[in-house]
Amino acid sequence: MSDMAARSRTASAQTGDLDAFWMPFTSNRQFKQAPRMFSGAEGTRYITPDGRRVLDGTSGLWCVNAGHGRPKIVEAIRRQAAELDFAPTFQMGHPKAFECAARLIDIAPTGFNHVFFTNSGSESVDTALKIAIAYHRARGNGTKTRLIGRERGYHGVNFGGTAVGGIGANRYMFGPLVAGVDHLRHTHSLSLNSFSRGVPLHGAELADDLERLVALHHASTIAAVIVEPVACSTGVLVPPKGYLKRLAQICAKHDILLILDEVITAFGRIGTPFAADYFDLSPDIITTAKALTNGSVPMGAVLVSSKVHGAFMQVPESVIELPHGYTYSGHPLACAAAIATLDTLAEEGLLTRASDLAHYWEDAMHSLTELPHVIDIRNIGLIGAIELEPIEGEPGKRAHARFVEAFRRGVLVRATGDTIALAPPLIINKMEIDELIDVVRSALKVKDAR
Ligand code: PXG
Repeated sequence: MSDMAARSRTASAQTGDLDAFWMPFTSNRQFKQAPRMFSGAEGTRYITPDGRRVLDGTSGLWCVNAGHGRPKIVEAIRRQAAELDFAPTFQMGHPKAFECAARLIDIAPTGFNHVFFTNSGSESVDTALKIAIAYHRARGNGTKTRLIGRERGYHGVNFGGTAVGGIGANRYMFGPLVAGVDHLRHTHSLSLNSFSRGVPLHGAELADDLERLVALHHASTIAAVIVEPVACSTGVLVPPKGYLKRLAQICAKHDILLILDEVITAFGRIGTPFAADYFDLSPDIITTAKALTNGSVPMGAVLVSSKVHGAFMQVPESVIELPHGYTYSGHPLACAAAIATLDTLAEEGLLTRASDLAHYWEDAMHSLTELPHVIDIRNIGLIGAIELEPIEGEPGKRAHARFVEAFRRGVLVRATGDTIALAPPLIINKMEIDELIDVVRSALKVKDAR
């Protein structure tokens, strides 16, 4: 680096130049004109550089389920960094990775006995999709390679996850993505289900859309269906009553694996350890990440049923059964953080606390029904969404303005399209729920700028 470049870099760091960081999923130029920053966090609150305390209505990005700065997790990471910073998991091991996998299996739905570690939800999804295709091949069904996602689904941003994802704006810039992918219809219906409390009543028959795709492509070409139990990123679409069960039945009928993408719903978000428990499902693969380490260290985990895992164990013992994995699969810091997170969730009853609060939360959310431009309210467990009527010709602008206003008033919400999504830490109490909803109410009353 030249002297001048070095000098200018030091100077820009000192003056707080924001230019170098190309921020993810952000309108960078707009943000950098009026940045919003956090510099600390504790419990249910963030702290801004100027000392304001902001109630976290979104658990960071749906990941800090146990609340911020939990001492046991902090200490576990600190200790692990000093004791064993890194160890390979390719043809080598370290005890915490095995302990962490076993701890996950302890709380996983019945039939799940194996864990493949990744570093994010996107990696969990692409890992699951590869396992699904390889599973059929291992059983001699090499033509079963197609992957079925769902319109409005979000499965991260790697190529596989983008391809099975169903949010147009996330797809169209990236070319043909992955071949052999199709999508089920989404389940959102304002005309049939608006202002439903919990699961909406209408739409179970939308699961039959899988039969349409089977008729089109033939079951012998389809490896797996991947869906989020609750489609959160697209604005919180709660599945219609009976829909997921019906989808699972159709998958089983055609020997199509069902991958439940629980990157958001796992670890207590809707009141049970996994959404598979809530909806009484037996999927073949479950993807997780986010709250697995309480958001503290990047980590994902793919839970694999004995049925799927067993199919890979037929090759000679010297053969690598699955040629897949990441340098940081089962990273010691992530494993230490995950074990401490699982301890904290268990000790404080957080894997089921959302079910205790769900009714209070539901009433609080639906108290916003009459506010200006509100066209739907949705909720399940400790998740809520307020859909706003878009400003004509300017989609997303209204919800973004409410998000900025709520932040100004001391609450973090998430705007996605014209929906405001909420998912507070599972440690939130009723007084804080009232505070959160009151601030959202006042932000929703603000008039749109011309
Ligand atoms: N699957 C699902 C269901 C997700 O929600 C991913 C996969 C990808 O995870 P990673 O760790 O690669 O980001 C996600 C991520 C939002 C929001 O505001 C949602 C996610 C990420 C960032 C923002 O809705 N979900």
